[in-house]
This record gives sequence, C-alpha cells and structure tokens, in this order.
Amino acid sequence: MRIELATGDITIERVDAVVNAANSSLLGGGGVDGAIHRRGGPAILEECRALRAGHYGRGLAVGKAVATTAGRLPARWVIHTVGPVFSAEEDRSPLLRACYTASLAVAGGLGARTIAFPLISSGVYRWPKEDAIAQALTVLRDHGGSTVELARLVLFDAPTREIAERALTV
Ligand code: AR6
Repeated sequence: MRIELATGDITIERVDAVVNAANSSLLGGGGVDGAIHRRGGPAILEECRALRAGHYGRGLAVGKAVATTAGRLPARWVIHTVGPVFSAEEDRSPLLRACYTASLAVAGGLGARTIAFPLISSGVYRWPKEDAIAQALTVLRDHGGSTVELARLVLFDAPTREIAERALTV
C-alpha cells in the first residue's frame, strides 16, 4: 500500500473512501465530522440514523469503523471511526491505531482501492499532533496485506503537513 500526504480539506479528496473522525453517536459534530456532513449532504446522516436504529443501537465504539454512502462528496463511501480522547494518564494509543486498522478492513471489504484519512483524534479530542502522526504511520506502513492500494493522510494545515513529512522520511 502506497502512503501519500495531502494538505487541506479532506472532503474534496477524490478517493474511493474518506474516513470520518466521528463520535460514538454517529450523528455528527464539529471538525472533520461537521465538514463531511455539510458537504456530503443529508444522505450520510440518514444512513447513520439507520445504523443507530439497527445494529449500532448503542453507537459506534471507540476504535471501530463502519461505512455509509458519501452522499455528494466525490468519494464513494464515508468510513466513520471513533478515535479516543487523549489522556495524559492512560495510554490509549492502541485504540487510536485500531481506528486506522478497522477503517482499512472496512475499506478492503467494500473493495475500495484508495482511502483518505484525517489525523484522527488530533482536534477536538486533543491528541498531540506529532504522536497522532506517528500512530497513523505505524499502522499504514504495516499494512502490506491490504487490498487498498493507496492511503492518503490529509493534514489540515501546513505546519502539521511539515511534521508528517519529517515523520515519513525517517
Ligand atoms: N479536513 C481535514 N482535516 C480537518 C478538517 C477538514 N475539513 N477539519 C479539521 N481537520 P477533529 P477528533 C483536522 O476535531 O479530534 C467532532 O466533533 C483537525 O485540525 O475533526 O477525532 C466529532 O463529532 C485535526 O488535526 O476530530 C467528535 O466529537 C483533525 O482533523 C470529535 O470532533 C481531527 O480533528 C472528534 O475529534
């Protein structure tokens, strides 16, 4: 699997699947989640509501992933995953890595060949960006067996992109 970096708004990415940094309710929020629902339109929320009415009655657990339509986004699917809230007392990094692993598994199951990830947990959930990048790259680099051919890590701003570029070259 090839790893690429991009900068800016993930909702304009032309990939098969865009990953959403959602919350357990699956019913929307700020950050990436807000942007995806705004640009993707109501079809995404409609499918999220249906998931909550069915198998996901208690919501989506941290570290898990589930797909819906991407509505009006250029992508075909949105894969919703729930990152952990950062804690200085407790190492929640296995859960953060699980978000990337679970999203890739869902993407593979759908037949997606290209996927774009935001830097999960590094906004509202306060994960330090440098470590969030390290966790993401640990999983993406280790994903030889996936049928996904390209994973693009989308950094929202130039300083974060620079940190990611340094991490990718070591
Ligand atoms: N495109 C790409 N990256 C973005 C965008 C965008 N449009 N908007 C923000 N980022 P966040 P989290 C960056 O807060 O920390 C929501 O309310 C942002 O700078 O979206 O996992 C959910 O509903 C940061 O680096 O996700 C949850 O309640 C990264 O994306 C909660 O926030 C992730 O920031 C999830 O928090």
